[in-house]
Amino acid sequence: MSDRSYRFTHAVTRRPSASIIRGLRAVDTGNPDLALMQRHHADYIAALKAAGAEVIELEALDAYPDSVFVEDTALCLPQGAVIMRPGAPSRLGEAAEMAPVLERLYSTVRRIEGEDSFIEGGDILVTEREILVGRSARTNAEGVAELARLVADWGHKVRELHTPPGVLHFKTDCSLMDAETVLSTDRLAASGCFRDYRVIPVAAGEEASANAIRFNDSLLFPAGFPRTRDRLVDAGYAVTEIGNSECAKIDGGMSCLSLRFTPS
Ligand code: CIR
Repeated sequence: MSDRSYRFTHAVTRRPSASIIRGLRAVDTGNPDLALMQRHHADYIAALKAAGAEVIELEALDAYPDSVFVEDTALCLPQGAVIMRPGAPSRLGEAAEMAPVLERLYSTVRRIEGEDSFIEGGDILVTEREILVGRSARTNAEGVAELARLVADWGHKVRELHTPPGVLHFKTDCSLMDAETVLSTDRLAASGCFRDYRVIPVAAGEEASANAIRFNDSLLFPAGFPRTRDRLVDAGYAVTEIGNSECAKIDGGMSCLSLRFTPS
């Protein structure tokens, strides 16, 4: 079994800014506490380093309240990076901030450029054999089609899917565990999109734990979801729990907080 979909050397993160209290959210359950979020963020970076990552820590960007969620700005593949066009108007400028960072690390950086194309990294799940992209309120058919064109000569096949209604991103509801295995909510798996994979279902009532990340031999997983954690531990994964209470208030999770890749 190949491991190139979760074996990486580098990660990029961005410090949360004080403007995080204006972060986008579907339901208002109160503002994130910046000091606590900073502690969780430091734990997250420490866990990535412990997993073997060289972490590039970018400075906070006050002008972009959601900019801590760097995953949405780019797709990092073994052959090169693709700069996204976020569908949230307040986040569009974050992609341009990420481009020079990736240009320093990769020899090839491409861009989603179509005026009608919108796509965010949170809607993209890269597995060993394909790239799954969920259309959502942030990602449209034009964005998916443009991505498919941009990565075709790198040998990647894009499969277009639908993020469940009311769910922010495709990966809000699923994560890659290894070459053959995904962690998924029942509501997403019920669509049949993981028919060719082994699925570990998140426990009922713990849907918010579906967003985790596999980085080398570690699995970074949000704290507070014991039944799903136990399923993952029983399945043999090395789980590290990280507090996510503050990011969760603005619909963010483990994957959103980093780009993970091996530069080429
Ligand atoms: C947003 O609504 O864009 C942010 N508040 C949360 C983004 C989470 N990103 C992700 O799932 N990749």
